[in-house]
Amino acid sequence: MMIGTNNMGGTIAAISTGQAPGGIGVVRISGPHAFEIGEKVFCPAYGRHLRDLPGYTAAFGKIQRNGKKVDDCVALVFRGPKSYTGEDVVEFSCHGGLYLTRQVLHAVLDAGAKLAGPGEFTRRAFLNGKMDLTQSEAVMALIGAEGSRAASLACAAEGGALTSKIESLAHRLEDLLAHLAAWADFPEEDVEEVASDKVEEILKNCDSAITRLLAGFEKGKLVREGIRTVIAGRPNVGKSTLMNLLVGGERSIVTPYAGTTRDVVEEKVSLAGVPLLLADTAGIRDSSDPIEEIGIAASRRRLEMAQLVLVIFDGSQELMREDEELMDSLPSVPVIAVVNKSDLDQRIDLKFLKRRFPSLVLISAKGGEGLEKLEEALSDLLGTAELDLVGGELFTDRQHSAALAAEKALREGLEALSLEMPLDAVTVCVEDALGALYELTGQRVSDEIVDKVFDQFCVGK
Ligand SMILES: Nc1nc2c(ncn2[C@@H]2O[C@H](COP(=O)(O)OP(=O)(O)OP(=O)(O)O)[C@@H](O)[C@H]2O)c(=O)[nH]1
Ligand SMILES: [Mg+2]
Repeated sequence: MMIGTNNMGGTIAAISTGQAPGGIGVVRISGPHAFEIGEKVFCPAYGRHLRDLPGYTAAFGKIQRNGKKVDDCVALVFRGPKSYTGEDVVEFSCHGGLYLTRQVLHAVLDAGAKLAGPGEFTRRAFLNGKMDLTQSEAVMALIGAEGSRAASLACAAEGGALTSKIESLAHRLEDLLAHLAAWADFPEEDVEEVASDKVEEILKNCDSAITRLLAGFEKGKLVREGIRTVIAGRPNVGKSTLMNLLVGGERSIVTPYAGTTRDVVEEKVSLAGVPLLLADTAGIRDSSDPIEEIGIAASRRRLEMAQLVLVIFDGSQELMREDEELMDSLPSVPVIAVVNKSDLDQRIDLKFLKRRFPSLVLISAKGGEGLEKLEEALSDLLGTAELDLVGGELFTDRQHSAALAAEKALREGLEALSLEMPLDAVTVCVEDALGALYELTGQRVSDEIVDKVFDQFCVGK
């Protein structure tokens, strides 16, 4: 469906770069009157009018508003349908000042463009068939990615990997439906009878593919949203040294004195491509110092909120009562035991710790040795190493609930088969599953869902 309307309002504009001073600021115009509007404000340095430029070419000039120069500008021209939105597009790249880009935008709006709503460029790309709904969502995920794994997942989805996975499932169900329909309509003719074990096999295959996708969603959530991670341990084991190693700078104070860290020190880091919201905490022990006690209480509260704990031990010393008390009070979330100070002579009972913690690494936080082992342990423990970074995974709640609906329908189909219900009942379930998959890719989706998706976008994208 093309959006092109005959008034200028069908042409939208917005600042497409971030709302902060930068080297370049881009104002984008899209719609049937993009060139006309662009020419009202763009004055070419060498007389090349935008309307005469072939797609994918640039012209240098200046932007004018009310007869006055606003800024120098490089205008880029894209001719529909070979553009991001599928429509005629002009992009003005100016100096990236906040005031300047707003002036350029106002000039374009004065010339007849309408201010774009959130995600309106991408919405047009979707409506013009340039991308499906999962690819549109991937654009936002790509912009919001905070670590390499989240970026890889979004990149794969933007390239259509998730769509292909869903489409291949949908094709299997479409074939099955066609066969079921032919057999139901012409049972007496030469249509091969649908063997229920064959139907069962197809439904089971599709069901397990969807179950794998749903599991990938949960793991992907960790890499997209980050994990609240607490570094805990008794005093002086090297928690703050590890924090600084992971941050790559002096974030926490490190001293040889036990009880150095008093407050919770937070920092976002990326480890094994996974964003962690790290909290370095006060060493946990019985203390009579009222200030340290407050810090220790804060450590305990943090531990209760953690999604992942790095519990640190000092490998150069035997396990102490405080270590054991801490082990007994750990929350039931994934835990990695980090035995620190591997550069010193080791006295710790490693065998005991290994029995207690299936995930255990030896490091020297001071020297940086063992960091890769910690990364491996993190990927293994969270299962993020198994994410299909190339083949595509589900990555929004909307996609997840559509996949869940498809899984439910397939399971109902399998149940109908096992109860030896008529194949009509199975057909209804397969149709439901297929409908859920079409909704996932946006092939058949309500306006409400489309609105919801694009409302989450930023203006200018
Ligand atoms: N040899 C060696 N010393 C280390 C290592 N990691 C930390 N240390 C030393 O251990 C001492 C304590 O380090 P911190 O990082 O302050 O320990 P902490 O666990 O944060 O201590 P609190 O804040 O008091 O709970 C410092 O003197 C560090 O230099 C290591 O890998 N090897
Ligand atoms: Mg500390």
